[in-house]
Amino acid sequence: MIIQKYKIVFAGSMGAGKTEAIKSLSEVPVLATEAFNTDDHSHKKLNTTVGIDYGEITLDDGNKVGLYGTPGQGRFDFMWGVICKGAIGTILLIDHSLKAPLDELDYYLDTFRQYSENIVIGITHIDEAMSTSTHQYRQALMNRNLNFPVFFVDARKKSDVLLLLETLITSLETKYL
Ligand SMILES: Nc1nc2c(ncn2[C@@H]2O[C@H](COP(=O)(O)OP(=O)(O)OP(=O)(O)O)[C@@H](O)[C@H]2O)c(=O)[nH]1
Ligand SMILES: [Mg+2]
Repeated sequence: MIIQKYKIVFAGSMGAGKTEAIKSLSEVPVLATEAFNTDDHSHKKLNTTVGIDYGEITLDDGNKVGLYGTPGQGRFDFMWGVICKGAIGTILLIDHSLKAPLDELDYYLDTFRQYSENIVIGITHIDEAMSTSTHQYRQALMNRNLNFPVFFVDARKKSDVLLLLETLITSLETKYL
């Protein structure tokens, strides 16, 4: 059992890159609970998370962060609250290449704001949907009077995911310290 200062949850739409983001960051082998994806209507990907993903990273200041990944599929929504228990915040990943990414953002925001208001949003798969506007996300948040940080990232890139993590921790520090 490790002594960790922070617990952070990766949430968001199926295939957005939650498991991949944890793999990009973790300094220990990631415990990924993936199974063959039978829901190819929602997403064509081969595997999908059916339990909890877990990884760890030590920050420059020596603080250890436990990285917890949720399953994206709505049929596992009963697990989300359990995974979020005790977390300091949530990194919400939304797949830009989906048909209705704004609806996905709304759905996951509404759900995960119940567990923590400390949220940073990462829009992924930009490279796969270059023709679709990226302005829509900030506009949608502004329309709802929400002020969560939004970044356009690739979950396969460690530096991108680290930016999300550091923003989450920094925003927590500015709120509470
Ligand atoms: N092209 C592209 N691929 C990405 C990006 N981010 C993640 N991926 C890929 O998308 C695929 C799905 O990523 P996962 O990490 O399995 O997605 P997930 O959010 O864990 O999905 P569930 O567990 O099913 O909810 C993987 O092959 C990733 O490498 C991105 O920004 N661009
Ligand atoms: Mg996953």
